[in-house]
Amino acid sequence: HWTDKERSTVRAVWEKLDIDQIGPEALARVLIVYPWTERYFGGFGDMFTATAVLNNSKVAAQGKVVLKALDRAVKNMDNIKGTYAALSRMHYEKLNVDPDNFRLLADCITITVACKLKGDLSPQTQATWQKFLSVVVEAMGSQYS
Ligand code: ZNH
Repeated sequence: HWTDKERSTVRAVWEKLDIDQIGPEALARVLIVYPWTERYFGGFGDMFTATAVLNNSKVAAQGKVVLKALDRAVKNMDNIKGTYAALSRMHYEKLNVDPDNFRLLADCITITVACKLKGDLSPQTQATWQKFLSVVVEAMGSQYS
């Protein structure tokens, strides 16, 4: 269900991103703006202030893990649901993450990406990027019954 234009747009955005920068920033943003999301990361230590979240090395490492998982979606655009089936089940059964949080993270990723790419992210390109992330969000929620 992707046009050639959409595929090349998603790939072009992805190639411009530094995973090691976007991942930590986007995850920190979720934790700061939606502080209840901190409850899932009990072992991550000090997240009492925004500064603490931004300087937390475990948050940074986890942000990279999440963005690396996005790479698999970029490379499997025709089967994002299948690509994330096991990961979705894990978030449901083991991590007990409320799936509404996937949308919040996706939006924070988009904001972080927009701050980096600035003029390179046209409204049209952003729309395609957000469509891609919507499919990711849906896939991450697909194994919740
Ligand atoms: Zn998550 C983990 C991905 C979202 C929470 N994650 C994880 C991992 C991955 C991911 C890959 C690793 C796994 C293993 O180890 O095997 N995520 C992801 C994605 C997304 C997400 C792709 C979307 C897009 N998560 C999320 C959210 C949340 C979460 C939103 C909340 C809020 N995760 C989580 C947790 C964990 C994870 C808690 C675990 C961590 C540790 O280390 O402990």
